[in-house]
Amino acid sequence: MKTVFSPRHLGHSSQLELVAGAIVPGFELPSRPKFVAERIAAVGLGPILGPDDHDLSTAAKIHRRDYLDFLPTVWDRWTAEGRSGTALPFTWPTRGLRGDVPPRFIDGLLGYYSFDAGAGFVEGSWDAIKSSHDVALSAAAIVQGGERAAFALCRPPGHHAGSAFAGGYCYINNAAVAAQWLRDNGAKRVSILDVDYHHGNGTQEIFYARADVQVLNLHADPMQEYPYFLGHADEKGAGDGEGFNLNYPMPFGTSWAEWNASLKDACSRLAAYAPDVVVVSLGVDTFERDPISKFKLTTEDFPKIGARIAALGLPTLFVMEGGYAVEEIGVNAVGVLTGFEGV
Ligand code: SS9
Ligand code: ZN
Repeated sequence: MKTVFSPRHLGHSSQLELVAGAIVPGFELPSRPKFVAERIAAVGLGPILGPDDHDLSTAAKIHRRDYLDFLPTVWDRWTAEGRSGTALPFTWPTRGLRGDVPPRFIDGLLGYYSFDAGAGFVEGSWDAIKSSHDVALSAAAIVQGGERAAFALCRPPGHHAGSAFAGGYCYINNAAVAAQWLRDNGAKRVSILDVDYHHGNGTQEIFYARADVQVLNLHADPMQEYPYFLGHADEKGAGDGEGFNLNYPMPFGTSWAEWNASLKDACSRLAAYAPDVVVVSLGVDTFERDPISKFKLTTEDFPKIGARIAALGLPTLFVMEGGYAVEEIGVNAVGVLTGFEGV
């Protein structure tokens, strides 16, 4: 299996995150993909290729134009105020406030275009965001070109980013852009299977009213876990999209037996939809020793995820999302891919 990866992600790092009343360095570390790339080499998964440059025309079909125009300007707007550090919002247009008027000042704009303070910007952030987008589209093109599968080693991740908001370490929704591109390049139906520990709220929001992209999410119950405000089992899609969004919320402490039962059900729903291609939002923060998560999957479980996805017999694009046990992220993420290949 070919992997697409760009070292341009290295310019991006959020240096602060609010956790349990303390400011700590972010968990979404620049070192994360290095462990994945090293493991790819160690097991001989296949070549690691650089991305091709892609314009934002496909992204503009799933993200709002004003949001995409805003992202590249954040750092300049921030430094124009004489600031350094990490650009972060601190106020949001919640119930009772105006969500229809983007303010002009950078602090207001950051809040307008986000849902939390979990997606900071530094000088290299936009270039990293764009490179991650390019990685996803380049890997999608490999699958569209006839290969059984490809791996987009994206950083930053994307599944929390919605049509007009960043959040949860995510800016452009890489998996969603890839799914849209596959739709525009021959696929009549696409399924997105999100196995990250956290609900992919951005992906759900983007495709909620569409029947041409089925979205299946396995995740920690939003009654207990971030992102808290989306991901319940009764969210099934709207309008044309009714019945094409499926959520599998699971409680803290979930281990393989229960998680696998959800995966099995999701895969049978996916097979019934009969998509032309599958996009897997591949987070490995379901791992038992992930520092921010509370599921109990073990390293031995990840290849079984890949094997079950392979049994669908469909062209498959894997897109890297979360996973914060940095030392083990390589073994676990690549375990899914080797399990897929039957190694
Ligand atoms: C408070 C907890 C926020 C965000 C987790 C985003 C995971 C992306 N700092 N946690 S896969
Ligand atoms: Zn996650």
